[in-house]
Amino acid sequence: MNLTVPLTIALSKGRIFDQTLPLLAHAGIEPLDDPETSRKLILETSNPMVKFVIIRAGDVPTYVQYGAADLGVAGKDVLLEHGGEGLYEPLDLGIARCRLMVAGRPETPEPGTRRLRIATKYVRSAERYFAAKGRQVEIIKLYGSMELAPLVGLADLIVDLVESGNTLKANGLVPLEHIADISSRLVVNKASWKMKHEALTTLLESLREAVAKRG
Ligand code: PRT
Ligand code: MG
Repeated sequence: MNLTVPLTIALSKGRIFDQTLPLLAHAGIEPLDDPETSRKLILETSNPMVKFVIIRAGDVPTYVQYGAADLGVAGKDVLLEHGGEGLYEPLDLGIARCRLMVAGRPETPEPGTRRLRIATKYVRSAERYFAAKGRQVEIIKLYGSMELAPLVGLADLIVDLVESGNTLKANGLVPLEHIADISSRLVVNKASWKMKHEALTTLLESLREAVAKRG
């Protein structure tokens, strides 16, 4: 891809990086360093006009919203929490797939007169889900290891991502209700979309092609 403007792409280490790489390679963009072994947070690529910034998965929408990156890749779970302000979401990359679910113990004890307590990192999505069902709940914000909460009496239920179901199973929990199918999306800064329109549409088309080819 012959670009006339610089592009900064925000990516998180791990599954998103690993699964986005083949798609970007289709557009001729390959990192010159491996983020798992390098301590660099800015990676040059095989295209001198393109660099990657390596950040936490939950920070990707923020970097792109404020234009610190022109575009990035973020899970729909993260975008639902962020709200999507200042972002376009032009392409579902179909990677890092999982489901946002309500889970709990096989026999979730009746809370009696008290409201059900839900432990989750996904406060907005959980609030929206239970509100739409007309169910009064108390949301407890956690930053990880949600599976522990029902085991120690912190919460009745959790809202978390489920892929194979092995993490739930290992902790004696079962998936109970499906909230949403999750995959990772390309997100683009709204101002960049105007200012760098040609470069971004060219890249977008190439990524679209790579996604379609992979099937
Ligand atoms: O790790 P860090 O705190 O920096 O952030 P993160 O955990 O959000 O990042 P990362 O890289 O783990 O996840 C990035 C994105 O991948 C998420 O935002 C999701 O969109 C997507 N994704 C896909 C997943 C999973 N599958 C997944 N299985 N993210 C997390 N998990 C976790 C899940 O939270 C649970 O603890 O894996 C466990 C369940 O997996 P199973 O296979 O045991 O069901
Ligand atoms: Mg993680």
